[in-house]
Amino acid sequence: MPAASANLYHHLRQAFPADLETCAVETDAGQLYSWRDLERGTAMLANFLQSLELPEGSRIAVQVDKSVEALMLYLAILRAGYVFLPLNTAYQSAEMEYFIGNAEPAVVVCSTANFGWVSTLAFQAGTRWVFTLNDDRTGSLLERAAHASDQHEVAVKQADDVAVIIYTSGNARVLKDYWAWRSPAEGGDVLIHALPIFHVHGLFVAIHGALINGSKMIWLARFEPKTVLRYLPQASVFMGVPTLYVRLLNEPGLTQEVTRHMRLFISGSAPLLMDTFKAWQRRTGHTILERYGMSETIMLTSNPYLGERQGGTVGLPLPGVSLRVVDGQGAAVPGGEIGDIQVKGPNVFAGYWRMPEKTAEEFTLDGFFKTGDVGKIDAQGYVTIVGRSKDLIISGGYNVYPAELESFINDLPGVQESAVVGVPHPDFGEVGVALVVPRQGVQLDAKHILDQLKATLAHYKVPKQCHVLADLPRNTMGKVQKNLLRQQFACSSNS
Ligand code: MLC
Ligand code: AMP
Repeated sequence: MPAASANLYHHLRQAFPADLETCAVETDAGQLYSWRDLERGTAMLANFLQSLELPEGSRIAVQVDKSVEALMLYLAILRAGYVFLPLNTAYQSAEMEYFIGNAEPAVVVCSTANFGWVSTLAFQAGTRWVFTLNDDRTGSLLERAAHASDQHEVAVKQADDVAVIIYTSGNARVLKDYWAWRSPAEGGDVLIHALPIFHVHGLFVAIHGALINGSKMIWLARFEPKTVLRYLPQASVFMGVPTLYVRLLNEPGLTQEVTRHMRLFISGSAPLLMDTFKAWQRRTGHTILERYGMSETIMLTSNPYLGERQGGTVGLPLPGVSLRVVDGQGAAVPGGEIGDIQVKGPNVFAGYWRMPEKTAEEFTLDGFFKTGDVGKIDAQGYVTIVGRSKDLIISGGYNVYPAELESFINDLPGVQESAVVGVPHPDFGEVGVALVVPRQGVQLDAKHILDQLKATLAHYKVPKQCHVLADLPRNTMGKVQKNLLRQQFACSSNS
């Protein structure tokens, strides 16, 4: 590993345009932020955070609604050399308690609405500071930072220091070339940023992609198809999970004319159905470029910018990424055959936070990371993902772990056992269905089970349906046959 200064902010800052007064971010509420605003705002926040004299390597956990100030907070944490821990705004107290307890952040930033319960959890876990930050630019964090200097020396970090919990540095420069981002001198690109910023897609692929190219972002507080349509004529790049494309296709206003100015539509985080790919081509004349990545690895493969973008595939391994498909014994399978996808490259993360055993398990002896995805490589090198060996549902681009839900359901009174499976869904791509077996003589109410899940867990995780069954199908080894349940409940959930 190189030992030179590798502060991520430093790299992003180098790409800012020479004229700092030009617009860096325009919000859907009509606010304009210049590159100088970003530079000054992040300096003030970084100075304030450093004035807290946090120990080296301190984590700063952030659960706030999307705003430009939240973006600045992320950049300020990089600037100051601390570790950013972004948290989904849908998380409720049990989930937050786990993350705060596990990461032991020195600082927690939350919304004013959640301050009561979040601060209680945080102080109990030993966190020293809890600040608020709201999407209307209020809260204690900005009030305190307003007194800090707007001049700041970027903290010097080693290349392999942890920058963000969920990953280390990233492959933004590779993507800048691969997707042919246009430099400001070539007319520039403008990105519509419509994704949440607590996941790698919105945070790294989108934000880093724009910043490292000195490109303006149109910053949407939340995805709303009509707002995207309104901004398409002013933009050139859009990134979304497949659900965003499905919802845009439902808008009659999506036409060739409205997308005429666009250069590139990119999809990822979940499988893009061939129907969506083709419908998009027919309606707009644009071919969506699908890519494949993970939090642990950032981007792995991409369809080419200039070459053929093959629907149903995730394209070719990116420069610097080695990708192989192996059988159950770890031996490479012949081209075209299905197996487990393993990857290696400088973009792959260092390991799971404080989980050395899990980290060791997920890497092979020759240093490949086991993605948990199942796929194949064709003769031209295009990768197709056909499924997942990990028990994971990807719903609208969010990960839902059946094991977490099953363990919660199994603890409910009167429950003998349960299984949660993913089934196809026209909007979210895939959604969960819960199958629950009652203890003998107990009457279970399916709706009540879902209500109890909703009261505790982030709502996107809650299965869209629940059925009470007499028993679960098992194979001769006694293992629940989830594939049978998936088939049986596939049709009924498409409502
Ligand atoms: C919201 N809901 C979901 C859901 N999103 N249910 C299942 N799956 C989802 N993804 C539920 C809410 O809990 C709520 O339920 C109801 O839908 C309405 O909520 P909402 O907030 O109004 O939803 P909406 O704004 O429509 O959100 C849908 C969405 C959002 C598609 C815009 O889910 C989204 O932004 N997804 C993108 C996720 C993402 O960025 N993934 C990248 C991961 S990184 P109730 O019960 O309260 O009514 C990664 C690596 C890589 O995977 O390769 O990129
Ligand atoms: P996450 O853990 O949230 O980073 O999600 C990573 C997972 O998303 C990968 O392991 C894949 O299963 C899935 N994924 C990402 N991009 C694609 C894609 N283009 N097609 C299919 N699955 C994808």
